[in-house]
Amino acid sequence: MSIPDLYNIESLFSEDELMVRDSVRLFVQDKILPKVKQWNREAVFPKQLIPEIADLGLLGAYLTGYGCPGISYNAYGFAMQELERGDSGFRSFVSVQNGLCMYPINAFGSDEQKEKWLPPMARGKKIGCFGLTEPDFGSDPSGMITTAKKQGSEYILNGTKMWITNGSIADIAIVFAKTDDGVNGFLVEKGTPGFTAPEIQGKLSLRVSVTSELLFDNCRISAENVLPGAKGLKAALMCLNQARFSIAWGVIGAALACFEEALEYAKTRIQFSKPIASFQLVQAKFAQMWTEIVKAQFLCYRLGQLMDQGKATPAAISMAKRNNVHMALNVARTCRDILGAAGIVDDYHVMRHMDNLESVYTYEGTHDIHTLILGQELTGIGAFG
Ligand code: TGC
Ligand code: FAD
Repeated sequence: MSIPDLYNIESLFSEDELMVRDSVRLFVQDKILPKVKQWNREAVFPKQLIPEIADLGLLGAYLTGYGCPGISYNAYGFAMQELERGDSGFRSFVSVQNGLCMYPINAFGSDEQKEKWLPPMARGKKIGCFGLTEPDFGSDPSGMITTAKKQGSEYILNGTKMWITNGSIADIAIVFAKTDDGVNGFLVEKGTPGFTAPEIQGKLSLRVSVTSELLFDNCRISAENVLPGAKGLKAALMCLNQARFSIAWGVIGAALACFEEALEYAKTRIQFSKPIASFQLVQAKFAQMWTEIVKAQFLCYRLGQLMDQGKATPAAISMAKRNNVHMALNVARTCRDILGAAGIVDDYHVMRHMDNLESVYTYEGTHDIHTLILGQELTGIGAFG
């Protein structure tokens, strides 16, 4: 069941953008929804679907050249919405591959690095991960203690990155470390001596996603694996803008999945001899959620236009990430409530989405970090420290 398009939002998108949305929607219906419960129970990310995700044109989606599709940011966003309808783990996989790996290689890499990595990454033949967070430096990555010491033409990496999506399945890690000249980005290839990526076990959220540590123990990186343009923390923060955009769009899909499931349930669940959908308190919940979902869609639509024009500021992206994840988490919790006890079992999707959204609330800048980013933008006063 899909909810009525009260504001005719569909008419704002081009035929091409709607085609991208529809192809991803079909993929999610056919390939993800029938199996996601099992993957979630077993905590596995189904790598076998990567070639199909690549065939949908989602890897390197908004980049041009190097075999990348070059679609609009809103087409990409719409695709992320549909993917996250399935599970946040799939959207995470794609946002990391695009925003945190292919984007920095394209923006900061040499011609040789782009030629080597972007075409196979667009085809899903090579997978990337992005190492910024450390065990003791999450919200404040400027404090990172991973070092890259120059020795001749090489760099020697030492340190630990933590909570890294795709870490154990990645062929290439984009890693930020401190050199004598400040923070720099490096390409660390799987199998480089001194580099390991053990998977983090026991997650109760984003179970259909690989999350890992990246360990560097005197790991030697050749000069050709330095990302020449990735100088300073700013380079890492620029990548985050890309991934935050895809989250802002994606979580609308998780919210829609919960909303539609709860609406169907409420129409058929009888209590006090009536469908629970007939009670005013329940209708009030749906009215509120529906309004918030539509507001989130408008925020994303405009943000996508600004992204295409190169005019989206970091604060505008923060506002969308902060608002939409908060919205989606509230929707998921409310829908779980509407399902009553049935909402806590995995025969329904709501609780899995709710659990996933707890991670999304934290990663790519916690909700409160985005509050502070907006506070700083408005007042000119940083309240981080
Ligand atoms: P600050 O002094 O504010 O900034 C340093 C320089 O960077 C500029 N800048 C940005 N530029 C582009 N985009 C942004 N979003 C930017 N934010 C800041 C800034 O203008 C400055 O430039 P310049 O020219 O003056 O040098 O830096 P700070 O150290 O005080 O940090 C500010 C803060 C707290 C906002 C930042 O550290 C932050 O965003 N923290 C949150 C950390 C975070 O989001 N980590 C995410 C890790 S990756 C991840 O979670 C992936 S999840 C993957 C999945 O989807 O599965
Ligand atoms: P902390 O920074 O320790 O924050 C803990 C609490 O303190 C939060 O509530 C926070 O809002 C609050 N807080 C912190 N500072 C302030 C302040 N100044 N004022 C008020 N409150 C504050 N990182 C990567 O680099 N790459 C990845 O691929 C990646 N994938 C991830 C996947 C998952 C599933 C998860 C859960 C995380 C991932 N992360 C990744 C890490 C993520 O970016 C961090 O978890 C996040 O930035 C927060 O850092 P932290 O967990 O260390 O929390």
